[in-house]
Amino acid sequence: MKLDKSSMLLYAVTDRAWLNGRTLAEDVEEVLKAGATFIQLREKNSTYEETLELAKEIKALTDKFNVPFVIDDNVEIAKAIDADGVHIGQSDTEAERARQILGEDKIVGVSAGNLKEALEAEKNGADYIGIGAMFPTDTKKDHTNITFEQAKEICEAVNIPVVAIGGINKDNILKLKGTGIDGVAVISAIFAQNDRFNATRELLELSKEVVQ
Ligand code: TZP
Ligand code: MG
Repeated sequence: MKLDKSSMLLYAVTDRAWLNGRTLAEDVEEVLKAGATFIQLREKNSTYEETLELAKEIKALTDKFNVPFVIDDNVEIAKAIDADGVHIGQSDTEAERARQILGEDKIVGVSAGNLKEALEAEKNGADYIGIGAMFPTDTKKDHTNITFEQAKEICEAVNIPVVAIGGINKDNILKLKGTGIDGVAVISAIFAQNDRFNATRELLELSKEVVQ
């Protein structure tokens, strides 16, 4: 499955921090039923084996819903479970290595914190870039920040899909209208909510207003 930019619309990134006794697979299935268009497994505090198990469970779901599924940072796990791809940070060697291991048909997404990094990522063969943080967030401590103007500049400069991330929620998402992004990526605005199904639905509708 190679990337169609419409799948960037509502990109859900997992976080087990808010499970409260539920399983991650249950939450992901709920979010897929509500219409999320892309899933990334991002589990910073799991062992290789734990992440592998989670990845297998989620892949079965994303296959069922025909939604792309990438793994954060771990190319080996992406390869092992035949995920649709991987999402990695800023480093050419990482992007090149991911491409070598996964091949041309898989998705390699790269995070970019500014225009230079975005152009670098495109040059290094990224299939899409994630830019942010757009708004304040507590979910990732060591993040860069990107302004509306910077986001717009990046979207104009690159020819690959761009997804915005960082502190995006139903109250601020429409502020991104006019940047030219292809979608929004969220963690807490979905996975930290009591009603994840309706949170996803609402964000999906709002995202369609942002992406023109
Ligand atoms: N990268 C930049 S900000 C961020 C990541 C992974 C965290 C996004 O989480 P939230 O809860 O949607 O702000
Ligand atoms: Mg990373």
